[in-house]
Amino acid sequence: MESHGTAVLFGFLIAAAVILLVMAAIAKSTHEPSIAQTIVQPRGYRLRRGWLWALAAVAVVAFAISLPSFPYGNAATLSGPHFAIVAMQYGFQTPQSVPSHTPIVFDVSSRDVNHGFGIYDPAGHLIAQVQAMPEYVNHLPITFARPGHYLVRCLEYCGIAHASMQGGFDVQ
Ligand SMILES: [Cu+2]
Repeated sequence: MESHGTAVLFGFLIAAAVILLVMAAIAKSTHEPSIAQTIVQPRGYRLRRGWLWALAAVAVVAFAISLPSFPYGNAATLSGPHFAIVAMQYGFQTPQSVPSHTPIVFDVSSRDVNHGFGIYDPAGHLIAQVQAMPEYVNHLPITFARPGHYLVRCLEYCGIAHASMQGGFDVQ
């Protein structure tokens, strides 16, 4: 406890000293005679233009690099076996089991109000979710890499027993 407090104090003192030094350097630099606006302005505009093009270049490169990982193109294919999921107050109608290592599609709907269909892997991590809506079918394409029991939890407040609303299925 004591050493932690001392570390915070020293960290603060060092940060304060650095800020003071920077302030002193700025104060000293402004002591020089001021430069005319007509000289400063073109230099400032040049700097600003360079900064803009540099940022634009970074944005274009980042976009080009990250575009292949865009996830939605793959999600558009709804091939493979379809499994119906029906959410209701307060539970889920799910298949007993679904295959692993195979692209499948969950056709998710609701019998009454809006629910959330959240899938948790055997380790307890949320791996996919989609809304379950009455009179509408949401398609959730997914490929399970790990066999085991997967929990399903409602992720949208749907009534008094929402917190205990869950289901599940086996991935074989
Ligand atoms: Cu709910």
